[in-house]
Amino acid sequence: MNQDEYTPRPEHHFTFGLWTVGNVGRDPFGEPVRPVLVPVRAVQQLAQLGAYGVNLHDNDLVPSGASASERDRIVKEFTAALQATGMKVPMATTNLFSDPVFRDGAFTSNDAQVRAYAIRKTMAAIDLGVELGATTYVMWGGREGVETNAGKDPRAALAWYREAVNFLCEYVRSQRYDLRFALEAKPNEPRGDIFLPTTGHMLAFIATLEHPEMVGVNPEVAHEQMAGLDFSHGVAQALDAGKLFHIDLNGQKLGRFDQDLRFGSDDPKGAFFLVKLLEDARWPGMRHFDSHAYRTEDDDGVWAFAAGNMRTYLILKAKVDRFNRDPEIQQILGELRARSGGTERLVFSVERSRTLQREAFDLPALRARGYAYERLDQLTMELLLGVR
Ligand SMILES: [Mn+2]
Repeated sequence: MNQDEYTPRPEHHFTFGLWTVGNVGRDPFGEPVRPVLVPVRAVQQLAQLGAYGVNLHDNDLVPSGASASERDRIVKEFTAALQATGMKVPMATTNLFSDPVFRDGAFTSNDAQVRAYAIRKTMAAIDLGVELGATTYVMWGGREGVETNAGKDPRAALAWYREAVNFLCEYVRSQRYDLRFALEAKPNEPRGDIFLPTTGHMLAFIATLEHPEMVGVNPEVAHEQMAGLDFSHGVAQALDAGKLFHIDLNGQKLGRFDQDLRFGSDDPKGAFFLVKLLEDARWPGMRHFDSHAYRTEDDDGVWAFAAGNMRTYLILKAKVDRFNRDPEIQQILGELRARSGGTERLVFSVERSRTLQREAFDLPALRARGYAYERLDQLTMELLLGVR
């Protein structure tokens, strides 16, 4: 691919999970279609494509059941590849879903032994992540849910969930690690229903923790869209709360299984408004992709997929610049701003409540006046479709 303004560079802070480019194309109906990708090769290829770093689950790097010496050898080789390429590991996470032991959940399993084992496994994974330089720790509770409510009291499950996060916060504090947690919501799959199904649920849960300042969210495009929600609204709420610690970028068709499509490939307009939100807010976090190549793809297809995620982000970012400089679009937005009262705030005082009670509203005029969103949206569409 030729070098142009959409060519990714490390300073763009694009990261990929090892599990994303390493996805072998297994699905519930079919066997893997691609060979296992060695983590060192993922690092080398992504560095060549202009990524900033890779993120990992403990078992993406160290197979479960590896001996201590095997672990050390694997970590040493991986660290050497990071050093040779300048790639970073900003985020780490734990696989608390593949092992059959987690069939009823990890932190919320009905079995106390499983819950304790899940916390122990996470402590070890935190140690590994910190050793590799991670400062963000994602918790995606894929098995934390139910198929039937008959066997589990959801209030007990939430209490166990809280107990686990509190325990792990204290562990991080006791080790004096520079690490924050980011909770990732998903409404369903692989469980019939997963607890804390949206970013909004997660934000409310965080407020009940012992160290809420250590815990934020990791919203994922596909997960919120599976719940039928506007992704950028959830991200905006996280930004507003100072809780956007990480983000998972991908694509998803509404009403489907979890597709993890290449970023922007399904809903470019939704992706545009997400990029606009992040860029206008000057959000400093990693632009992380939690997506994978179509099952149809071979090795070449995987790297075309990886490059495509980053390229689409940069194209949308350039479109945001155009949107913010477009005279006609800005004129409409300027009129809306003037109408919205600028920085004027309605702050209660007895005096203000009295003047509000006496204020004359021209309701017929307010009822009659439109907002010009049709013109504004069409201009946005023309910009996105490349004729503007
Ligand atoms: Mn994810």
